[in-house]
Amino acid sequence: MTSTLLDAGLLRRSAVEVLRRNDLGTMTSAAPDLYPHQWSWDSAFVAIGLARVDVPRAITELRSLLGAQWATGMIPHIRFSDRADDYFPGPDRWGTVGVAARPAGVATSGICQPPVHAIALRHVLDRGRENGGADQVAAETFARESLDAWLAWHRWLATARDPDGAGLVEIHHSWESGFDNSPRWDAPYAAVVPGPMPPFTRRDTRHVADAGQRPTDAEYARYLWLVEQMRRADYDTAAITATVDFRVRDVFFSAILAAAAEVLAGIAEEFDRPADAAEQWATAARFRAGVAATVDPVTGLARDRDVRAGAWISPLTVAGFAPLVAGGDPELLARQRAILTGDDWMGHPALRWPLPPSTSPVSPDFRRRTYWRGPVWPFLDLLLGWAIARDGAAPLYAALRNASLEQLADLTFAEYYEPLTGEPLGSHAQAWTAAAALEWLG
Ligand code: 2M8
Repeated sequence: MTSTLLDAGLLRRSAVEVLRRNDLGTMTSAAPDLYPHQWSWDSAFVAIGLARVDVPRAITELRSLLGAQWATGMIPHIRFSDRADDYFPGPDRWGTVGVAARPAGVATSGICQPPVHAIALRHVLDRGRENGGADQVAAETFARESLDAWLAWHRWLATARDPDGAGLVEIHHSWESGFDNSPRWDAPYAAVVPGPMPPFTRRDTRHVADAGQRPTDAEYARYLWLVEQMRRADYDTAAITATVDFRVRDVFFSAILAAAAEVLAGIAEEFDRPADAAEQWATAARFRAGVAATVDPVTGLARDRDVRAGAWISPLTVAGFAPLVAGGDPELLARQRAILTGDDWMGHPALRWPLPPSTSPVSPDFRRRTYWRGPVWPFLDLLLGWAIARDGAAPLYAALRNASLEQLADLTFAEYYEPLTGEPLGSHAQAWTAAAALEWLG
């Protein structure tokens, strides 16, 4: 394998330029054409990257997202910008305008995404303190002022989406997982039969070179059917739970909640909120245990749970490494690191770079060019690297960092990469890919 000579200065300047071009003023579009709005978990990674170069702008990013938070505590997965655009489904199709919990005058979707935000807040706070002066004051003021909002977000997830306290978050759409068309969702989607709904025209396939890199039309019809069902339930969690055709306990989402709750507990403690810190530690412990309980003793990978079918979901996807994100039992983490670096994953001999593909190349579900069915996603490697460093596995962190920087040196900042050739796929100039480059550079 040849190694690219890294020009760190060029990579940094190019990444900053991508974020500048995606900057809509007070929020960053996830990508210039394909995703012209603020996506929830994308913007958390964007804030992590921005904090490396502009702490006040990173704060603005998170503040904008909180401006879209519902009265329930939910942070919606899209805050729509008011620019004319070519994205579908837009605010009209979501139909959240009449929902009382939605903030007045702020157009949003009606579902959520994984709660990486407290981790982003931690990064903003740390960068602000490193810089000192006005950055430190701004970051600390923001953390203090926004703490209740982040707590409300975690509380809503821990109650509305885990009412029986199993330590696993229930999702009602694969868009909530962020892994839209992953093989993780094939079994639950096989049971979803779209009913009558208004007609629609896809727009996403216009913005990629090859429609084969995107979900299929059959998948999209199911995505829109679930939106229709949730709209009919007025986006009320209890009503949705009673009627929606897709109910899954998402292990990776749950792992992120565990990690983020631990981080938020630390921040709450720093700001003299011991009761809130204790609550978040308890949330972290509950979801960490929930994640660990899903591990398949044979494969060593964590599994999602199809609630309607009462069955485990166990294709070989990167979500199986949820315990590495959640943290916890050192033996479990050591076993997971061994699997991750083994031949089925980072150590697979055909990979262009030793980075985990979204589906293992040895899986029958592996599709090397198709979105969440095989390609490597740079932001996800950053998240894994962060968690791995947190748990003290410095050599693995360094391996992920080196390979990621080599991958990103092509300066396309692609949404995802073909794992065997390294070809950039999906959208280019994707904001969270640029942010990942800035964070890896440090
Ligand atoms: C993708 O999802 C959106 C729907 O939310 C889409 O395909 O239109 C996913 O990769 C998701 O994880 C990501 O947050 C979003 C924006 O980058 O794009």
